[in-house]
Amino acid sequence: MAGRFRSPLRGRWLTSVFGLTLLISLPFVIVTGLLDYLAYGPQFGQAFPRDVGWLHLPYVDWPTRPAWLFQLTQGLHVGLGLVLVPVILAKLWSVIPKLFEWPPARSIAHALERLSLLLLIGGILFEVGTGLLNIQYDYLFGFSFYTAHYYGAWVFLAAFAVHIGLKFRTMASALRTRQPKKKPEGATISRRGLLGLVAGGSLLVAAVTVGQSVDSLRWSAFLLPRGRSYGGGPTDFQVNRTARSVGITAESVGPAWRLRLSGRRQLTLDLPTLQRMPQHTAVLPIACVEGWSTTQTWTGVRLRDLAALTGLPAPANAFVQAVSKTGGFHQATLQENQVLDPDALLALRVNGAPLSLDHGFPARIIVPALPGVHCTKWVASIDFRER
Ligand SMILES: Nc1nc2c(c(=O)[nH]1)N[C@H]1C(S)=C(S)[C@@H](COP(=O)(O)O)O[C@H]1N2
Ligand SMILES: [Mo]
Repeated sequence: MAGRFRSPLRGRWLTSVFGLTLLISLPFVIVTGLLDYLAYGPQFGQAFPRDVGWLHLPYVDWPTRPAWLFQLTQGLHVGLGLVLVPVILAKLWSVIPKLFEWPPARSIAHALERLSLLLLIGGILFEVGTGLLNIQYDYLFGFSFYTAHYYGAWVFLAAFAVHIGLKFRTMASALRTRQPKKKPEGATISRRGLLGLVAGGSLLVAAVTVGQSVDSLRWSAFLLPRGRSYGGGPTDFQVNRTARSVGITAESVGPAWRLRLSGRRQLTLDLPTLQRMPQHTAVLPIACVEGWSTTQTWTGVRLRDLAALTGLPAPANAFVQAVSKTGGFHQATLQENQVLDPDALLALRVNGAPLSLDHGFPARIIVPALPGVHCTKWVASIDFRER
């Protein structure tokens, strides 16, 4: 079987070039992925998976500054993950004959090494595969995607560390050997040509992906799964969940809509009352773990002003719930710093216009550096909690 793979381009040098590329870049994908998990607020039991036992990361308050922090970490995680797909495939292609090595194990050490390769290759293909499916299809897996992706990441991380330990010296010495510029005997392309091809593939993916995070390039985001246009006018930007898909009707958020607040005391406000309160405007991104983000100009009431109304000017946290309980993302807990930030808003308007029904009319949460999933739309209540 191994004899079937005849490309003379394969060899330690080529594998090592791909290996070095991944050695430098994959840590960014891994670290930003773990940071995104932290941003979800695992201390409130609202990260997925909810309970990871001893695999949990230290609980830290996710900062609100810089406001684009989550946009950066999720953009890098998904964007770099996509861009590296051609490199990962090329690296696997370059070592594929080894998969069919015979006998399968020469010694215990060799058997262990091959087992680690199984976890390494299985791990990376699983992570990239589940990641791709999650961003292309609307919650195909429900919540189990995140569980699988999280545990899969640790399996991959462990195998990656073992692999680096086993292969680093081989890679370093292979990279020091000079390669002839000419293509090898019997090859249809030179090694450099192949590297160019893979780099070109990555650049192409990058070119059709940047528009997912850069508003002015949105037209070029050909991989964006949920469309590029949402009507027109000031509210023409990405919508992840439409009002209809979670059973929100114009009546359910019409004149009868009220905002219920609780803290030291409880109160109920209608929309005109909220509109008469001091309004604050902030330019803030919404960034979704599914790999897109958009920056818009939001106007509304500061969350800290609402907290003060309930007699709790510095709450320990705040629990936000939406009008409709359908869909996975109808509630969120915000940390103290996410309530107190001067740009943390219960937004009533965007880009000068009232929120559209799909963007969360009459009121939605917008907080600097908050994951998009916690920017709850169609807010019905906010409970400010004491320590
Ligand atoms: N009530 C409610 N709010 C929600 C959601 C939801 O499903 N229900 N989806 C969240 C997610 S996952 C994201 S990324 C943002 C997207 O905001 P947009 O649809 O206005 O772009 O809204 C968040 N707010
Ligand atoms: Mo999201």
